[in-house]
Amino acid sequence: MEMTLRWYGSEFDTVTLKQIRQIPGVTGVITTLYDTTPGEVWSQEAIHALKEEVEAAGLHIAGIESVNVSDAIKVGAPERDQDIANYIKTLENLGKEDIHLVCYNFMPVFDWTRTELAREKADGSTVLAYNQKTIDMIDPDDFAASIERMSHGTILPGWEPERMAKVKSLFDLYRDIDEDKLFANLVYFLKAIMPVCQKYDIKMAIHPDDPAWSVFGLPRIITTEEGILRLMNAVDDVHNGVTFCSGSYGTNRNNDLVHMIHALKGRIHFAHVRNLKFNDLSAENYDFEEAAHLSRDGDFDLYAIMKALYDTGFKGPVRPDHGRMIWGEEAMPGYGLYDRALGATYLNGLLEAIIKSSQRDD
Ligand SMILES: [Mn+2]
Repeated sequence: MEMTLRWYGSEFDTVTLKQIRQIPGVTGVITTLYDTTPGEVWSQEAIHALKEEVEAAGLHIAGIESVNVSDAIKVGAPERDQDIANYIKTLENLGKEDIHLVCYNFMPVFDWTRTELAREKADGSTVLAYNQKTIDMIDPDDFAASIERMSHGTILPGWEPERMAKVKSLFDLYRDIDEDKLFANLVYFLKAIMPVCQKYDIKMAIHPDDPAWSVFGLPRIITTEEGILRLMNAVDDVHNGVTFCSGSYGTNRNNDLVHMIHALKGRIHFAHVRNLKFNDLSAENYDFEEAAHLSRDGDFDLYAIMKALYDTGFKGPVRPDHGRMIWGEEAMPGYGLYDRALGATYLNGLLEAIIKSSQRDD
């Protein structure tokens, strides 16, 4: 298991590679070409330049998060084949640059959804939070505008202003797409890209829907153990794999995270490990907020999650996920330096203890 940190690139991130390099035990970054749009080909030159920049800082690219999938591919529009051809070209260029892990998601219209980007906790830190009652009262158009106001001038992944400006037409695009159609379109996409993934040994790792249920009536398919196993079986190739995100699957309290990790043995290629705190589990007022990574700060057993990853032989990159905003830092919500560095250090501590107390020598 390799400890990594997500990095959005020097133009977009408040955190520098130099800072990441100084977090004990962090050897790689998970990055992206943040200024590309879904459907566009990533040039080998641009990928190479990014790689050189990361390596000059004493780190390496452990994987890409994300190469985004276009709406045409998700809804199965006629132009999807062109977008898939472009996606294949991007994968080929990544493969030629010796990059072998690509995280992506298949969520319609919205990526991860929260109702607050800076809820204050008792210790004065702020966190991302979700309240179902708020979601139920919001018109998606107003929601996009309120998210934009709350993001402190930074651009949230998946919530880019140009994308949100056309949110109404996006909803129209998905009007006839139910869960079965979305699933079929995902399988079509994966089958088309498997040959290039096999050729360059690129592991595709789908990120779960966050939260792990339908929002605004849009279909969501990567939300449960049953759903993700259905996808693994539909395209039964190791290159069709999983980003195991504890904070996303864990939003749904019916998901047994440790059980899921064991059920997905061999297919998890990337892990996001973080904690959540649930305040109200009633259907009409479901409420959770993000927490420090430490088990006792939230409702997940982070030791059990890390141990399950280790016990199932997971060898890929792991990263702390959304952090709290602490010590006066101003950054993209969830993606400051300080709390994610604490998270990485804590996860590394758990891992050292797990390895040393196990019978194995790795
Ligand atoms: Mn995640």
